[in-house]
Amino acid sequence: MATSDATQSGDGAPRRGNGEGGTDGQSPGDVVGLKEIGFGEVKHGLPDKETCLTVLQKMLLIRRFEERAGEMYAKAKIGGFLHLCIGEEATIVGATQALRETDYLMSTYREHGQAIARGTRPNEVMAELFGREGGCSSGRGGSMHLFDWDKRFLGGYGIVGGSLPLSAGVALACDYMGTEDVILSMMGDGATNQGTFGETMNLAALWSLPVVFVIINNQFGMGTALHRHSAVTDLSMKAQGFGVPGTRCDGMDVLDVHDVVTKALRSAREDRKPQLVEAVTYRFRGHSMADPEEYRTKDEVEEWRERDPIQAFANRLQDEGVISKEQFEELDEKAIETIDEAVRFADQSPFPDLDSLYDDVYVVDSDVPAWWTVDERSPEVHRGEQEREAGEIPHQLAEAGAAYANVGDREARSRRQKDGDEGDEDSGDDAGEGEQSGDEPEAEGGAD
Ligand SMILES: Cc1ncc(C[n+]2csc(CCOP(=O)(O)OP(=O)(O)O)c2C)c(N)n1
Ligand SMILES: [Mg+2]
Repeated sequence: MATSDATQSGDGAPRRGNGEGGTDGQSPGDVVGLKEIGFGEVKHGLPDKETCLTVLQKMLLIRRFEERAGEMYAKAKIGGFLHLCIGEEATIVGATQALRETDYLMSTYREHGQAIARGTRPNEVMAELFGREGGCSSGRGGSMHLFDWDKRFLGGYGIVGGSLPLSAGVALACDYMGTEDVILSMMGDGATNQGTFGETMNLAALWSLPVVFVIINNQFGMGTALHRHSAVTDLSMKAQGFGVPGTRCDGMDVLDVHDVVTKALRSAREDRKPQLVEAVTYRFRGHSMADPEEYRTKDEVEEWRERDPIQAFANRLQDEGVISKEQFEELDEKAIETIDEAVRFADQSPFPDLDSLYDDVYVVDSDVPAWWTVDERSPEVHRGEQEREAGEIPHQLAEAGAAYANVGDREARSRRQKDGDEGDEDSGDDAGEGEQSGDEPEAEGGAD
């Protein structure tokens, strides 16, 4: 789209705000191009009743799960970072409902909803958030690294754009093995600025890979509004130059997302033409739990909340006589009970045994000290654990884990000394390798 005004970005999106917080986002009426895709309009007939109920139940389950996860984080039951997808449920459910059971799914760190939509039990998702053995990644992944092979959900990735080349690899494997499987690869709007985006699109098109990319455009990359981080704000256009066509859909309308992703999957599966789908939605809550949200106004959030995807779908089901108000409330009550049970399950599940510390840790050979992959800080409890006042058990685990790691450290050191390789040691004492690494997690509100 041509731009006629120097204050407009490449595709006509107005640049607003002074970057000092408050009014940097956009209300639905200000987002360029939404009228053209019929944003907020009824565009599709309802599917059969059973499908309607499944879709509504899944969205409710995700909403209630996320709300409880937020509460559990505030109670320090959950450590690390926590990114909620409240507001994005229609995008998640609409897209994943279009998958076959044998298809694959990959997502970002904001992926609790994807796991639940794909069929991982909320019990196992909540237990993973709690870091417990009963979690879907056995308590080793936490919120950002959910994984469920049986459901072909391949994670949960903390590196923005990091999952894109991997999903192309999965698509290549599907192709190589001669299957009809497709991978749905989900990313945020911010990820489209990563180098991996262009690299992956190029190879996907060049090698005719069976992959559909879905951009969950929730209007922000952390606290940076879309029009401040991307010159092109119609993200469906962003891969065209690489040979991957794109379609924009209403991410607040579960049926629209489903329709567009279904067509994209067909094209990727049958014609070997990879596709990009941009779902326009909004993140109702902060980027992560410690986000003070100074970059947008309450009014703006309220305007988007009026387009709540669950409420919109539930209203329509009631208007068209599919369910009554009472039935909707019953479904919601059931979702709350399921999540109550998930919290109980997570609470009762034990922490992984310390002896299992090295289980599933990938070590190339004996020269690589395994503990590096576990903890390279110091025997003391670290800033993150202390700040969160996580209670007695996590503290004991953290202390024991760090002490245990130091044993590994000492062994590695004596091995190196034996090999006459002392060049690495810049500090003679036992805690010498306890310096902070570049990988040390920031406290909430920091880099993530
Ligand atoms: C390579 C990399 N750079 C920076 C970060 C820090 N970071 C974490 S989330 C995020 C924003 C990503 O925004 P978006 O892709 O829109 O996803 P959303 O959080 O909105 O779901 C950034 C910059 C990171 N995790 N990885
Ligand atoms: Mg985003």
